[in-house]
Amino acid sequence: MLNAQQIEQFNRDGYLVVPDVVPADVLDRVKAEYATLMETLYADWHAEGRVKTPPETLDFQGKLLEAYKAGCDWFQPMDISLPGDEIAPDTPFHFGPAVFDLLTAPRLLDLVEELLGPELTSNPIQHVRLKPPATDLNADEIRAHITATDWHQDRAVALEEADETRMVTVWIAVTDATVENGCLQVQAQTPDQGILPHCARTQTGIAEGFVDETTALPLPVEAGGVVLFHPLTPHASLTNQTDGFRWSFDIRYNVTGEPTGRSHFPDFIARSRAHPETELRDWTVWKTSWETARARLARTPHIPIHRWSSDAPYCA
Ligand SMILES: O=C(O)CCC(=O)C(=O)O
Ligand SMILES: [Fe+2]
Repeated sequence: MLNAQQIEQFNRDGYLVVPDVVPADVLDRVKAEYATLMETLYADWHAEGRVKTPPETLDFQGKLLEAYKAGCDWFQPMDISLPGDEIAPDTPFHFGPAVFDLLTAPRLLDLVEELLGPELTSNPIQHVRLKPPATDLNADEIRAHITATDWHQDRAVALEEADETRMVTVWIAVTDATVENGCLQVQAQTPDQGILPHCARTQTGIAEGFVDETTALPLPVEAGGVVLFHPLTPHASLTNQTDGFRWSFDIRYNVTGEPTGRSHFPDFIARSRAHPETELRDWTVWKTSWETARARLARTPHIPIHRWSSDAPYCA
């Protein structure tokens, strides 16, 4: 539960750090689900000779690192979304019971309900981020799910349809997030700030000169804690300078009935006080909705996930 001061801070600054939100057992089951997934992926790569170290000598992070260095992609098979670029009938992704329980954890929904009210849709803009030590990144690594994230506003990386949507981002620390391992950083929102110009660069980010990086505020948070932020709050992440992975999920909720900003991807009702019977409780239905979307999107022309180009005047 948030107190009046926390709600005021969120409304004033556009962000709020809340410790101890996700219960340890929920987080443990997410970790176990990902460990099992990694075992399967790694076993296949090992059988194909793409990774050399025997699986039994490596823990979860050891497998991640070995596979990353060998050029085996675990990001998309572990992500809780389809990619923003081309989608194939067999594009891998991960929708499992433990992640579903994370997205629908009552304590988490209670927090969001205090900010958005009692009718909450789980927005399909959602990702896992497993960030290797910066020293182990490939020179050409650009993905914001793997390397440091450029400054952006979440409203800007959704489509215009959601420009008026009441929405909150919940950034969940699975491992402790520290300044050293690349925690999130934000800029407090100025009251009349709208969508800033963004440029499609290696990542889609706020155009140069529109964000004052000297006033950035790092937001360390221990595992199980969350950062809540408004879709107009500029944010980025720091570089992982440690020798371990930085692991987070970022998920979003919007007021039910308002456009999600990615309506070609499936959403679901996570909480409804007016019609509790409409809340989704079955993770297999969630998974199937994404499989159905994938099959449809693989047959249809690509839909861009944001509105920005690289040749706008302010991007030069
Ligand atoms: O964790 C990160 O690096 C960035 C996360 C982010 O952009 C978000 O949660 O919206
Ligand atoms: Fe973001």
